[in-house]
Amino acid sequence: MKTQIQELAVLGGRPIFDEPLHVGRPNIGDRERFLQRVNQLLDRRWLTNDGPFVRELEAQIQKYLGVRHCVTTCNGTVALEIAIRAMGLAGEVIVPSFTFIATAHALQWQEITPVFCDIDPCSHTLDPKAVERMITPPTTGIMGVHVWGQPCETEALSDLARQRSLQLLFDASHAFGCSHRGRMIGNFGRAEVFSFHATKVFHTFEGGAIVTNDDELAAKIRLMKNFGFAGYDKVIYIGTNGKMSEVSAAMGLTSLESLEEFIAVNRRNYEQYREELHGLRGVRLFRHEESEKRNYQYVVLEIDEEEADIRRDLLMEILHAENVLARRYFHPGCHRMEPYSSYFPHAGLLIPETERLCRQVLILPTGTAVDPEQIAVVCNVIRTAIVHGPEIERVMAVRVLQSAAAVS
Ligand code: T4K
Repeated sequence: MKTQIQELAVLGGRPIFDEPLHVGRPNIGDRERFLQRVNQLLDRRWLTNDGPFVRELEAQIQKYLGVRHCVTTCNGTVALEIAIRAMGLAGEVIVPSFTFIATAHALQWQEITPVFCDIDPCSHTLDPKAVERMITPPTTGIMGVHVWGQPCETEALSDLARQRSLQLLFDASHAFGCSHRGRMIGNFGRAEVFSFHATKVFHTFEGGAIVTNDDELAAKIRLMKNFGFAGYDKVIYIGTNGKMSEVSAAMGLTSLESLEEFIAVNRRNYEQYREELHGLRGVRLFRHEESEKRNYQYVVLEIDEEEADIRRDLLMEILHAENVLARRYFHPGCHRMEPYSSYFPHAGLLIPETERLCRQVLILPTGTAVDPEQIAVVCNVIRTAIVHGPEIERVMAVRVLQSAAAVS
């Protein structure tokens, strides 16, 4: 444990971890079960194209979510692109900027303009009142993001979509295993999209899925993810190759068997962070709603620089020096990344809560690859850094001046 600032690696001490502690280390599940499945798929020489493991995984996900259709895909981004196209979105679609860049790119890739809308400062999800203000004649849809597994205000967004004849799609990449008012995420909007990337609580190495209760839409999505083929030699839509492979589905089936264990570990980690970081001025841990199902996959620290004794970026530098690779998801916000920052250079003025949050968040390591002893050490470094923030800042500034003087 480090209590003195000179022990911190950022000031020349030895890093507390020899190996990097990552955000997003994959959960593995039962290795033997997975390898058995790999042998099975090799034996039957059926490696992709709607194979038996893909069908089994889709059926299991449908059952788990209580949804009529699950169409798996090769990743979450392609799933978003297909859902957007199948729903006939065009013109402008209202999205948060506080999301992974894939949400915006999936629209722009098809020459649909993402209109960045502000979020609610507590839930970090789309603010329905702000959405209403962003609707213009070219708007065809709203795409909410259940960021950190926190459901959007689905009722208000559905009402708005209905009243204004807009399509409603959710990017549920973070929300597998979460519920809203007792219903599993997957049942809201016209369709919802999951990412099953390796860094997600439930993964298929790379992968994703579109889930919907709309039979017609599901049929269209199935064709679109397979080049538009409706028979051996018959193509009826423009389509793409969005198929999930059998080895990914084998991983998915194995991950699904351990999902409740992964979530339990995440919850234990989250509760430990909450206890150990309690009472630090200007620092808030994003609260997961414990009366609903949550996957606790993201441990989200918010550092209010006006109140806390440390800047978020200095805390990140201190953690990185200790080999704790905390991440600033989703800094600096999609609107500040290309091509959007060139298209809409003043977008930030319309989304002040997003701008603020992008300066405040820091995501901490969790998952089955992180143990309670490591979390205790991470919390100790955070506490020492925050308690001594102004002093660390001074020492670092003096060192910068000294090295500048030495150079000149
Ligand atoms: N919408 C939302 C809201 C999303 O969050 C995402 C993806 C998508 C859409 C798109 O879905 P996909 O097309 O990706 O299925 C990561 C993930 O790559 C990305 O899937 C995820 N969101 C995003 C939030 O996080 P990066 O660029 O931060 O990933 P990366 O490669 O730096 O991984 C994070 C850390 O995890 C690394 O420091 C090391 C560790 N790691 C990673 C991998 C892949 C491992 O230890 N082992 C591994 O195999 O985006």
